[in-house]
Amino acid sequence: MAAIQNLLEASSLFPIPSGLSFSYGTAGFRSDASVLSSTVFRSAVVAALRSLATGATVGLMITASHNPVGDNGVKIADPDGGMMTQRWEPFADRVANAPDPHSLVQLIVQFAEEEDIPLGGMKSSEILLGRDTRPSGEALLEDAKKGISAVAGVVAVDMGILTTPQLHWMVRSRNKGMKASEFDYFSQIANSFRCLIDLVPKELLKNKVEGKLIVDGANGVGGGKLEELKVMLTGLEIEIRNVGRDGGVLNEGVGADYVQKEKVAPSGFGSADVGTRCASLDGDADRLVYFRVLSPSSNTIDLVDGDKILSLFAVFIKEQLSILNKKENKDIASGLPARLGIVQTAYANGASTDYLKQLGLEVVFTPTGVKYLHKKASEYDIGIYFEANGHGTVLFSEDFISRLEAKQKELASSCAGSEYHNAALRLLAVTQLINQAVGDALSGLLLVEAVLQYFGWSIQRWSELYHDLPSRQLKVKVADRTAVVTANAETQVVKPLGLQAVIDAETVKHSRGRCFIRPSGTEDIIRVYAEASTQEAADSLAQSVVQHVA
Ligand code: NG1
Ligand code: ZN
Repeated sequence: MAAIQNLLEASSLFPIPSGLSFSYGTAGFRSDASVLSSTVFRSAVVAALRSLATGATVGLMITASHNPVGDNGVKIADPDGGMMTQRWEPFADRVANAPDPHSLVQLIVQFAEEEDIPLGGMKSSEILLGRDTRPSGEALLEDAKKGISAVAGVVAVDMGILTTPQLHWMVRSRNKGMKASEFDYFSQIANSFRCLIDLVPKELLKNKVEGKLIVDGANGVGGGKLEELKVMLTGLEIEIRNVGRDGGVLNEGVGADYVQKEKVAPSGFGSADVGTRCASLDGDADRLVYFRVLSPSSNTIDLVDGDKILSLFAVFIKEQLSILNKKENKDIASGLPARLGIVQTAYANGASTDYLKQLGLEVVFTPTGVKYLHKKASEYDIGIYFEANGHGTVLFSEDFISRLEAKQKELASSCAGSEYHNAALRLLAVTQLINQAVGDALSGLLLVEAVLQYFGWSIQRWSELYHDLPSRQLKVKVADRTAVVTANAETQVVKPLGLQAVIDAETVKHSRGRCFIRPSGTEDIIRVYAEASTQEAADSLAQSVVQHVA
């Protein structure tokens, strides 16, 4: 069969590097860029099959996010714009590691049979390709194109250099039959931001949040994209630094991961910025954290992380829902019942969880990795999820959006301009602004800015919603990270036997102590997280557990 011959010939040009094994982790395949050619080619074949299997547009993004500039990676976006279904991950692993073209093709043919995928049929579908600014991206993108053209009936559409969330947004929009260009993306988020700013209650305008926002672009793709978006924005003054020109290296001493993990200001920020509202994106702009430089000499910052962004969004959305459901409102219209759920991981600061629960919100936990958080959040009418590192978003169910639209229309005719109507309009604007496919630093940033303006809050006021418990995160290099197996949303070690008891014994020595370890899904390490009532205690707890893991 011609289709099979085609695949065989194409894949023989992409031998796998010897002695390496690839695993589709929490963020797809990641490795040193120099060994990724065959993995990208083969991932593109998987993406093409996924597209044939679903009969829809699928995305393929080449990025290694916050990892060093010499790394790269590849991940697949499903037709709904989310991560590729977990059900296909073992297949992706087998494809990436198949030793030679014959076993690769055999694997594909068998899988296609099982999944009823029309290899070589007349069906046609497309893959949207995107990449970040890494120098290795261009060549890897060519490898991806070859992988796609090796599968009959599938075409590659190169969308160029994009943030990861832009690509996911485009896949989602395309499959919903909506406009899906980069201009459409920018227009949608700029317009909904404008809408939220116009809806700031007049009496609150006097509290106007003063001063500009300074953004660290991690020397990655996000800074340049924000420059493009900025010209479409009104009502917000932004200065962008670390855009990747002027010799700055991607993710080196800059970016959301560095700022969050090291708790220091990124390079390019200093004494002149003390007190100013600052934000940091990661290398592919799917993570966002805020910070305030405290001391010009030591670079110390007040970190406003993903947990606080989540809390800000939760407070805002909860307030809009309570306005809509006020008792007095029953005379005008019935309320708008909504199940609001908050999803966190074990890395969420304990103080954030306490705060959210005190607000009366339902808080649930999942293992680390967007795919778990996203899935859980989608079970609610409104699900808000964030990792402490700044990756997160707000999901609205289709059912809730249609009820909200109907409510908005009803209120527009009975009480246009009332607080009830405005609350409905605000929630609708949030559904347009926030990326429903994945966490998105650019749209997240605009929502943060709109909500700060709504409340009239400075970054300091926002940061004081609660006080973080001191914490410490460490990495331990190990020979085999799979030797550590966890349960209960990664809070308990089940293997090696006896290790959990040791962690427990160390933890009880510290007031408000909490500690867990887990194998990273993206690096060859075990991560150790500790939290306690003082920084010294958190450091010592983390250190003592490291001794037992190493
Ligand atoms: P791993 O390496 O599995 O810990 C890291 C982040 C995740 C997630 C992924 C994907 C931490 C502790 N872990 O995963 O939250 O963002 O990268 O990029 O930040
Ligand atoms: Zn990222």
